[in-house]
Amino acid sequence: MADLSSVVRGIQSGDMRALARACRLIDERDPRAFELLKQVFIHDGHAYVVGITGTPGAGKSTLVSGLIRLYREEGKRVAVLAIDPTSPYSGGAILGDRIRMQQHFTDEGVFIRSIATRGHLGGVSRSTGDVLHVLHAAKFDVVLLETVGVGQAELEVTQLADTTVVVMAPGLGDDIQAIKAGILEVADVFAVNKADRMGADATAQDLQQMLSLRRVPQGVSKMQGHTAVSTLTKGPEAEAGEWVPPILKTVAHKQEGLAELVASLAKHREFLMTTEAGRVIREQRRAAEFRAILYQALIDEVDARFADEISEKLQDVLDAKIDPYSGAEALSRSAIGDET
Ligand SMILES: Nc1nc2c(ncn2[C@@H]2O[C@H](COP(=O)(O)OP(=O)(O)OP(=O)(O)O)[C@@H](O)[C@H]2O)c(=O)[nH]1
Ligand SMILES: [Mg+2]
Repeated sequence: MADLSSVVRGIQSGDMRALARACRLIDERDPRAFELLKQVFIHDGHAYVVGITGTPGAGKSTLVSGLIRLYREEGKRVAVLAIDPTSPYSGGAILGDRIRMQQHFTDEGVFIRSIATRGHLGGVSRSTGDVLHVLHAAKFDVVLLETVGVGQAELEVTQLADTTVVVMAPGLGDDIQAIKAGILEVADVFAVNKADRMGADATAQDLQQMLSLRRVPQGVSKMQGHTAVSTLTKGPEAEAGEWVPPILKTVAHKQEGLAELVASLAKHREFLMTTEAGRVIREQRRAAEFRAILYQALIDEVDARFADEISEKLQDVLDAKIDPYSGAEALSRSAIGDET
């Protein structure tokens, strides 16, 4: 492959082939990816990252496609990352998305990529995080992260987004699934899609009710919960420094409600950028990311340097010569040079 600096330059000038190359290095966990990321990293990432999550079939991809169109009309450069934790090499879902997003594949201002996960949890969000930094460097204005499904991996991925949209649709049993997966907590904005179908109002109302029950502000006892709830009906504005997720109805394939969605996203972004609560959220995310990068680097380093010692110690554990705790303790002490 071409030398790293030409890939770096390519990324910085928004060259799609350089971007694809970088994504591949990251996907394959090539050691050169780490060097590349060091070189392209920028502290105040340019792109606004929006996570789109929710149950299968709710209309996420259709919504993503509609959002691409709106942002493109504003002249913004858009990247889409489709994250599919179930199938390492584009399964049916991504294939369907390709068809739905066909119109955008030929658009120079749109970059679309699916992220394979190679079956390790935590790996999904780490490599997605790395790709995001590449997209920041390429100066995309908006990145849309679509996750397929509602599991732990999806929840991790939402931590990488500035704003997370949870997409629901009537008749999918979404409410129950959402509670199970803890997806209500990660939502900054709700889109009740397929609003052209029966039951959309009921879904929106159920959602509103569930949120009201959950969102009892700190310092207010459960007995006083109803007073807190009544303040929430005032609308989606931040109350006392807290963001209250708005619930919007959309008909994705007809572009209905999408302009309102874009407006809500902009509002949430403003909340993140201008309030103390938003500053804290952003800082926590950066801290979590640093730890994730650090721990991964430590694991890689230890695996590379102590491969022999690890297999020796492993054999001792298998032979019941040593318990796994003592074995791990001895190894980690010697790895950091502390032999006491
Ligand atoms: N009636 C109606 N159908 C819709 C709407 N939005 C999407 N659909 C249809 O719903 C189906 C699923 O849409 P997708 O966009 O693939 O849903 P998804 O959430 O991305 O699905 P997965 O990626 O498989 O989880 C498609 O047949 C869409 O055409 C809507 O607002 N109303
Ligand atoms: Mg989809």
